[in-house]
Amino acid sequence: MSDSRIAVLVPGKIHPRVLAKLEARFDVVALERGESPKIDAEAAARIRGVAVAGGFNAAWIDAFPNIEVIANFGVGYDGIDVGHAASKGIVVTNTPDVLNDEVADTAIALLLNTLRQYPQAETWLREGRWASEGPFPLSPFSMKGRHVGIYGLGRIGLEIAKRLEPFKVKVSYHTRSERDSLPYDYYPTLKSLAEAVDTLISIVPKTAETHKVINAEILSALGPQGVFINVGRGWSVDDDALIAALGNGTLGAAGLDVFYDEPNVPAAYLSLPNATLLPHVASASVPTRNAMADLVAENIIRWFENGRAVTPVPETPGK
Ligand code: A2R
Repeated sequence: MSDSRIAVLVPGKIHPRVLAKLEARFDVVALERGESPKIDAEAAARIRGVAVAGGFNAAWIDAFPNIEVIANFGVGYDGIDVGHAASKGIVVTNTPDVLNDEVADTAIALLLNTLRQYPQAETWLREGRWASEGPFPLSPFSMKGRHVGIYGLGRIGLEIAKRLEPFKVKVSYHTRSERDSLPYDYYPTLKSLAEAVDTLISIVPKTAETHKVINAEILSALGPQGVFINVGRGWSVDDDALIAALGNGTLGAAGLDVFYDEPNVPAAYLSLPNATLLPHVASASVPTRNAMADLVAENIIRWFENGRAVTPVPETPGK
């Protein structure tokens, strides 16, 4: 460790490409995650940047008095106490746009898997049941003629909408503010969207306003032919309501890539045949994770080169 180099903290694990890029320019200080950081005051005072995948709460922010920038690995930065960072003039960055295509592709794949039961059909083949029992049963649902509502038409939501067009389905959406010049119908509330559509895709961030908003009322509005897809955050779903709706036929099926308390998945989902489940893989390809890693490192490098982060989040000063 040389004192002339800027020290950058990496708490817990991060993509190796972030580490390699940072180690070429900075003293990288690795620390184990925990309630509070195990580091002496002098070493903590040297830290000026943070690269993190996961969380960085107020206690961690306060333990490092000279942090200027916190670069989050991921577009959702709900694990970082961004309000606290902003109050201290610390810039927080995330990784928008580079993962839009991958997440939107996953949303479409998860929707098709949920409607047409392709994973179950492959299992049928692999278990030899095609030969012994005959064709896989017809899927109860199809993409044909669906009306898809997108809850959150931001960077990723818009890519999902564009991908739905060639499927010849109707697309509508709900956000707090209507977007200009789009060929999709806008609904001013989530409830009115759920009443109009038979398929709902959630791609909103984790905020105080989006907590458990996919509740019994919304699921029942989608109805027995209805399908719910979540590629946003598990935080937005009332799991008890969704498990009940899937179990009693109030809702037709659901496809989930995200969960409330990852990696813990409620056991009830596992025994529901109309739930299609993925372990939060929406952006998890080598090319997309490489692009995210590059953007994390680039944010820190640019900050210390010229005082301008590449992708600061709107709540904190980007300079
Ligand atoms: O509400 P608006 O007009 O700010 O639109 C945003 C919408 N949104 C909401 N819609 C309804 N009620 C809310 N309380 C609410 N809060 C946010 O979600 C916007 O259309 C969308 C978010 O878009 P972006 O900020 O561009 O995020 P991006 O990159 O599409 O990623 C979405 C989320 C991440 O935060 C991660 O949690 C996840 O996807 O990977």
